[in-house]
Amino acid sequence: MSDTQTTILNIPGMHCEDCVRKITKVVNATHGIQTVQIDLGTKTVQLVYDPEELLIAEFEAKLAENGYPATKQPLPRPGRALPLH
Ligand SMILES: [Cu+2]
Repeated sequence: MSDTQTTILNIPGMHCEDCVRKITKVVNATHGIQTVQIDLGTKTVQLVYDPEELLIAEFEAKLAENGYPATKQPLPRPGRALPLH
């Protein structure tokens, strides 16, 4: 088993339960995602996925196609400086 990766995506267009359902559908149709946490309150989707099976850019493109453009949220990692921009 290969290492998994965690990514948090901000999805500003997610505003109701219906959006959550649509995003869940996209997740279910995407290969390589192991767990997903969709949070309507913070408009974020936290994904744990296998980077060998899923290119996160492809998932982002799928979301955008379905009307939910997403941006990646930088994950703070101990001992590593985060670029500020
Ligand atoms: Cu909605």
